[in-house]
Amino acid sequence: DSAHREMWEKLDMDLEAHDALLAVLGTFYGDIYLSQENRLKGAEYLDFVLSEVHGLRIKELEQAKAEGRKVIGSFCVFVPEEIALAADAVHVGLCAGAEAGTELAEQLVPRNTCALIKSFIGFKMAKICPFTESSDMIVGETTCDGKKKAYEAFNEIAPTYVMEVPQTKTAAAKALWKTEVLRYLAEVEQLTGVTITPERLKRGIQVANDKRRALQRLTALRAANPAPISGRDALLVNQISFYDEPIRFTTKINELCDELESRIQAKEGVTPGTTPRLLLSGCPMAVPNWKLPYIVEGSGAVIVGEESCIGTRNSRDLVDESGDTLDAMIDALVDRYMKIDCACFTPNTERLDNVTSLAKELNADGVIHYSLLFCQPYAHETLKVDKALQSEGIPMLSIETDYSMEDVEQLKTRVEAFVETL
Ligand code: BJ8
Repeated sequence: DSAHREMWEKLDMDLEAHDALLAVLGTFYGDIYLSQENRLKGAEYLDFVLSEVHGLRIKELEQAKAEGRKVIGSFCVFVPEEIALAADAVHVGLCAGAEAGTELAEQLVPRNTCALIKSFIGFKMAKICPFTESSDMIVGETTCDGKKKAYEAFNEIAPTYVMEVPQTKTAAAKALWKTEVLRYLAEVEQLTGVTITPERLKRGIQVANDKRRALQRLTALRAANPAPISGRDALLVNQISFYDEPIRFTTKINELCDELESRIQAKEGVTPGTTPRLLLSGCPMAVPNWKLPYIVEGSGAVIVGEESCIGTRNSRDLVDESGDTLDAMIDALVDRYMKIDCACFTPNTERLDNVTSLAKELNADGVIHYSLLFCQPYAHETLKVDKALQSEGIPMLSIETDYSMEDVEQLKTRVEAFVETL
């Protein structure tokens, strides 16, 4: 509507390019989401949030800003949301899952950069992401080489604060991470003008943990057969968790889980109980990257979990809530974040254990490993994950792709062939 357009204009967005993006997104959403059968009633919330992701949610951010609150954008689950929440700031995920602005992005980063990086840079350069434009602070991190060098380039067009994420899990690495968390806390205090007291941080930890607990509940319910929710909808829940107001999100997802519980009791599902069940594992699928889930669920299988940062890697571990002093809480944060089994770490054997145990817990018949083209860390781990799964007798298919639609037919053929063997 016109109020939204005014808001986008004020954010200095390119309205024409943005209209084109919304049109594509709308068609996509209709084909991939609204066409599903046996959908949950709680999915209305997902449809609503997604349809208003650039509208009402941005309006809420504008309102928060009018009240003097700040908006912090980030690209990685290493940036602690608890600290933003403790300072009354809004924390939003900015990593992007659409092929838009790619040509512009290639003026700043090499062509052989993964689609996720090109997408967030392209979104900024093409002025089509209202979250990026609303951010008072953008936080990057030294994870993969692609990202850390991209932030150097990105900093030229949008000032970017970078957290140094260590590459190993040694005691020295943990000590480095603690200094980085403290440095970030001071930066957020300066940005917001809020002093982070123990009470404030405690509350921030609780809100973030509650969100994770709701997501954990959803994960656990997906072990049921027949699958009570489609992988597409569950992925959307995880994607929305990076954008929506956290307390509302938690309430809505718990309601959705109540509905799932009654479905499970009634032995109802989105597909028959004989449907092959697959776990996705690998790179994050940022909104609106629904390409592979759509292909998989169009091939007669159902996705029962996502071992990725837009999935269990983001919700699996909670922050210990027992500490009362600021230092104890910071230590608890550091401990929790150091458990993240991102492929950027070396070695990263926890991930192999986590993938196999998740596949078993969710009663998956197989795993699809997904890496984005040009993503070194996940491409390397494809081989290790395959070996670990093989030793447990769990079949795996490796898919390497990007955001383009050119390989859809080819991927369909491969996924269908894999599903037939299960
Ligand atoms: S904690 S997975 S969100 S870094 S796909 S940009 S790795 S070349 S996204 Fe990630 Fe944090 Fe790790 Fe999670 Fe690089 Fe690979 Fe691209 Fe990637």
